[in-house]
Amino acid sequence: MLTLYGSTTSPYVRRLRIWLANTQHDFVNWKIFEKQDRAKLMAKNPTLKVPMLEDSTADEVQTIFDSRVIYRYLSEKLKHPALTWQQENQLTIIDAANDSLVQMFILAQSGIKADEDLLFFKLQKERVNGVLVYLNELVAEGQFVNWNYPAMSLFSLIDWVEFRSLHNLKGLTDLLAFHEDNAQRIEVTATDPRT
Ligand SMILES: N[C@@H](CCC(=O)N[C@@H](CS)C(=O)NCC(=O)O)C(=O)O
Repeated sequence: MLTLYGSTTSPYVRRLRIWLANTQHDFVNWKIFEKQDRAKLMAKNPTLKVPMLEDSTADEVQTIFDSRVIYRYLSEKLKHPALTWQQENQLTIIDAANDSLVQMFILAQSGIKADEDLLFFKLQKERVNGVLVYLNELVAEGQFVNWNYPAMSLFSLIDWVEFRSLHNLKGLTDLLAFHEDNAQRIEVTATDPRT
């Protein structure tokens, strides 16, 4: 029995929910910044981050933290081919922007205004800008034509950026076209954080 724990808004969780659309699993939706769910998360997961996975059999529960490790664990279990090194790099690039945006989102929620004169914000902004331009080029080269896990991860990032209004994507025409091309997939609409 597979149980994925997460939130409906997390782009890291959503990529796995999209990927698992045709795999039997339970999804537990936690509001990880609210007291009760946070206590449940704390009891299971010291990283205090989602997603996490539990794979329960009659005599044991295997717990896995981190979307990348969850993907690797499930790929092995479900006998999917391993990611290529190119795909691993695609995920690393996507995650670099995603991590910076998560940190800046939490700072914004904490009432801290992004000030580009401060090193922290300068570094994140450079990374996010550079990554999005780079990903736009990879899409233009055709690297995200197949609807595979890296493409699902890219979609989840771009859709989250739009949902939270985190970055102006104007001019990144290939990324925007990629988003539009995939927005009506059933597993995408079924995991839309807005609904
Ligand atoms: N490397 C982790 C990142 C997960 C992550 O940053 N999740 C966010 C939600 S989008 C989170 O749980 N943040 C809570 C926090 O930073 O306190 C993964 O790939 O699973």
